[in-house]
Amino acid sequence: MSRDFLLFEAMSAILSCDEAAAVEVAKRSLAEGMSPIDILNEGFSVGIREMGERFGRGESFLPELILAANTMKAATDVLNEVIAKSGANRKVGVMVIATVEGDVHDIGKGIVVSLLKTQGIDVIDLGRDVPVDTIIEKALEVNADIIGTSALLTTTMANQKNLEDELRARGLRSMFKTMVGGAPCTKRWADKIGADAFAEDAAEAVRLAMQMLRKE
Ligand code: B1M
Repeated sequence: MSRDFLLFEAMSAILSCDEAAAVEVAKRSLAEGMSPIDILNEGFSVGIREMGERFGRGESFLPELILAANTMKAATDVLNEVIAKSGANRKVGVMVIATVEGDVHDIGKGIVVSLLKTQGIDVIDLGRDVPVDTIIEKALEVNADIIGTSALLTTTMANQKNLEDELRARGLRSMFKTMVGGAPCTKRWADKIGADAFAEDAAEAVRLAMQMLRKE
């Protein structure tokens, strides 16, 4: 089966909110030797973003968005498991990661976490809707090298700034590197709030995390 057709099927499974089809396409793509990252980025993610666009234009509604997200979750569960298994065992550093308070979007963060683990980074994923204080306490407890936050809403991005402000207020800023990500974030935003890095996607998150851990 052609690569393009599999990617099309992955996208279509999300748009038709067909969980069984999404899981089947994920498994079939793997069986045909496709990279799980490519299926996620070029297939399933295209579908969920298109669903978001339709929602934004008022062409689809919240129940469909929820069903599409559940379908996406089912596919990412299959693929993340395979990505995680290809992980390196050596521990090159520790990263605490969370979706910020007020925000429940965690599909993209899940992909980032899986890929970071493949490089031997010990990732402590605090989940979603996580307050700044909880993130800082965990980072201190595990002596993290990097704190990463994901935000998908323009309203919750403010909590990425709150984290920077709180770290500075407590005199802890120099203890950690920070990384921000999520659809509304940009390099400009990261610079504005004083974060060390902005990653557009999971591959970029890995590249920048490894760079920060090598202290380049
Ligand atoms: Co929501 N949602 N949603 N949603 N949702 C968006 C974000 C939206 C853009 C849709 C739209 O209107 N077009 C819009 C935000 C508008 C805005 O803020 N201006 C929106 C809205 C409005 C809402 C609600 C308010 C809807 C409502 O209730 N009326 C509500 C908010 C709930 C809340 O958080 N409090 C809501 C709810 C939901 C669902 C629960 C239904 C579901 C989330 C389910 C879940 O995550 N478990 C959902 C979904 C699925 C989306 C869209 C369609 C898709 C998000 C996604 O999974 N993308 C989204 C539209 C969009 O993003 N275009 C939308 C795929 C994923 C692979 O990409 O998350 O960008 P992404 O992650 C990438 C990169 O960004 C990066 O790497 C990832 C992998 O490549 N990355 C990082 C992410 N985090 C990183 C961290 C890093 C580094 C890189 O370092 C730490």
